[in-house]
Amino acid sequence: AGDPAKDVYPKPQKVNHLGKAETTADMLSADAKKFPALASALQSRKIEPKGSFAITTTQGEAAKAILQKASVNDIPGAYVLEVSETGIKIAATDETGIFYATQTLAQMIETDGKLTHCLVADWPDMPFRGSIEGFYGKPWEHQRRLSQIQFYGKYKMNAYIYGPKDDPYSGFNSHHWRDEYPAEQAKQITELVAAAKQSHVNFIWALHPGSSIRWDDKDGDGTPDDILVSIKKLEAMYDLGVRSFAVFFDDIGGEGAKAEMQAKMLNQINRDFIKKKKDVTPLLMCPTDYAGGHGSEYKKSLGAALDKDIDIMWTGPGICSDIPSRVVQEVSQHWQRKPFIWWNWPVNDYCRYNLLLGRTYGLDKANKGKLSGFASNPMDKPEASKIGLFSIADWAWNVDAFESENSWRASFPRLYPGLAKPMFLFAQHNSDQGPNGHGYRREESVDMKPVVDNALEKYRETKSLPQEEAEVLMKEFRDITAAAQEISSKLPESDPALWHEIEYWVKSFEQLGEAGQAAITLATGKAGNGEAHMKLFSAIATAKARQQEFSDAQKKRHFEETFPSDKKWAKGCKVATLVLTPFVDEIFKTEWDKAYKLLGGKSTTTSAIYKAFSNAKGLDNIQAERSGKYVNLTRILEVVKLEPQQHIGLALPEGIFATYIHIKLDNEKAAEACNIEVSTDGSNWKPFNARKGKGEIQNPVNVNHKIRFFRLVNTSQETAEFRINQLKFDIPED
Ligand code: LTM
Repeated sequence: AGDPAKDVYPKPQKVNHLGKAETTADMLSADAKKFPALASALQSRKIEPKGSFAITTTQGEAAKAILQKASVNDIPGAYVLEVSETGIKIAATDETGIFYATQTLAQMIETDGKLTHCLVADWPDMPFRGSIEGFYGKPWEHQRRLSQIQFYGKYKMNAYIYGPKDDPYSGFNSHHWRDEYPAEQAKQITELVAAAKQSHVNFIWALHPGSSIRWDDKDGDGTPDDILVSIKKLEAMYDLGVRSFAVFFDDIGGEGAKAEMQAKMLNQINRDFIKKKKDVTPLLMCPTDYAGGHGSEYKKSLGAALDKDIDIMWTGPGICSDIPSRVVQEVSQHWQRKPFIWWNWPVNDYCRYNLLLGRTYGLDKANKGKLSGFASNPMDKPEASKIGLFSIADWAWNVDAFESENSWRASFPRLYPGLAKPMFLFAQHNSDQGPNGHGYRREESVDMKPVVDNALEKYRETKSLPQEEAEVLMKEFRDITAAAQEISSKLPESDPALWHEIEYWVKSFEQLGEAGQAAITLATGKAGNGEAHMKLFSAIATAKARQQEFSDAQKKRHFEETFPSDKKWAKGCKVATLVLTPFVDEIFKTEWDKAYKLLGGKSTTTSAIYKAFSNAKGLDNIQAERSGKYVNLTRILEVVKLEPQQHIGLALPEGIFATYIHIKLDNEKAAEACNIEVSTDGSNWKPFNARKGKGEIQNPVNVNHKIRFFRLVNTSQETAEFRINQLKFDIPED
């Protein structure tokens, strides 16, 4: 018998063999089926328990002694599990511990239908572990949330934070946070709470009142009226069954963003609501200044004023970033408590073209014991997000034992039985965000990157691909096509929800395989100069055209399925953007130029040649993108802050001149405070005469003026805070 818990995830803290004996699962007594996790594990292996091997559970004081003896850190969810000659014994001081012990047993059975005799002593490192549905875009559907909650229970995550940016009754973007949910939605919340209870998950409901909250006290009772309104709303949520609460103030400006008022509100909620109930978990809050280790006035005053038993969320040194423990320590001092991590990965609301299916890394083992909780903000694609969440569960449960690569690989056979291999290949090449405003990047195509680098280096020198690398890459592209075909043929039936999320990426991946094979044949000079040679160009062009069709189809699907104000941000899909797609593109272009002696043809129109720039804090990585005759600033989700004289702008490449400038801000006052300046060379600037109204700033530009740059400058004496709904140049069409 091998390691008895080698296939158990998250990795248990301590496992000891008790000899080499095994019990086959059919020797369990029929009572085993009383535990849902075991019932489903037995069913999945088609095992009928008909033996005398019984499962006994111990709780309370007696359990405490057992846990102590096994040196278990007795925090919620801890358990001791013993499988021996005499049967199975589980001890835990709470129900969750018993539930988790049965999950461990179930995973042992799922692997090979056998239970190796062992003693497992196990507990979580992080008190709260799970996800925060906190992204921009279409909130998850009810059925998908139910599926997530079940998945969290299975992998011992205990927190699901309900904070969709676009639920009007939760608040962000809407004043309806003051109102109770309509009956149908209230029913769904009740169902989610019940499902969460069954899976031992805390359903944490978040109020997001900041964009429309007011601090005035009309009735003169000393408390701003909206604080009382918020407590009333939380009471209504309590009546729906919710027992865990959060209040968010992220991505807002103005009145709601004042640290001292936020602290006043939260302390009052804490004292008059949270503490009065005897069955709720500690209050959680997301501040307005939620990133960075620096001690802003806001951070210091919030940290000092907020009751110490309220947990504060933090996204890391940046909005989307790794979580180094050095910076955790800094912010812990300002917050005067351990931060609760809101990890912005694998969320892709800021890079919607790409899927983030890579491994989980960047979390720093030195963070063990230094955090009050850990929640990952996932993609708008709940099923595809399970790859990342699986490893986050693993990390947050047992930090020391976490092995990023192994954990990632382990997720595939569990999530996609029958498709683990092709799904893994798909994930290996779809993990990086692409250039983005946060500058946060992930590795991609790790095995192929050195091969591609080597191949391209030699190819650039000799204009021919080296044999050895060409063979490796040819095999990879063949595997890619085959993997995509296998996924396309099985996934629609085995996992329709996941298929709906990733369909066009998979189809586009197949085309990458086709294009890659043709590119390698071209670049190794195998096709001579005749018709076969020509056919290869056409194969690549066809694959590229198909990819464009799939991207358009994804954009259409996104457009049709999302809510009205998100429609204009609908995006298509891109695959393998870090290594393999650029490789194919380079070969295609070089071979084409070689064959036809063209130096790139007419002006290139890739996004990279359009630039966005700013001298304001946090905007170092902003991007521009072209769509037909428009050159847009890529969407910035957060509130932008321009101090006096700071600017944000766009630049066109040489030879392309603007015909129109059009900016839309969400805030009229900010639009009044800012003015446009234009330039031909990027160093001499002059004011641009623009019309203003309702937050919009615009006017045509005479193409003869040869304007290639514009910037929006805060020309007032005060900070301007706004959200950018649009910032664009029009250019003449090709
Ligand atoms: O990160 C926080 C606290 N707020 C928002 C998220 O809602 C959003 O999903 C991420 C990633 O774009 N950025 C934010 O600022």
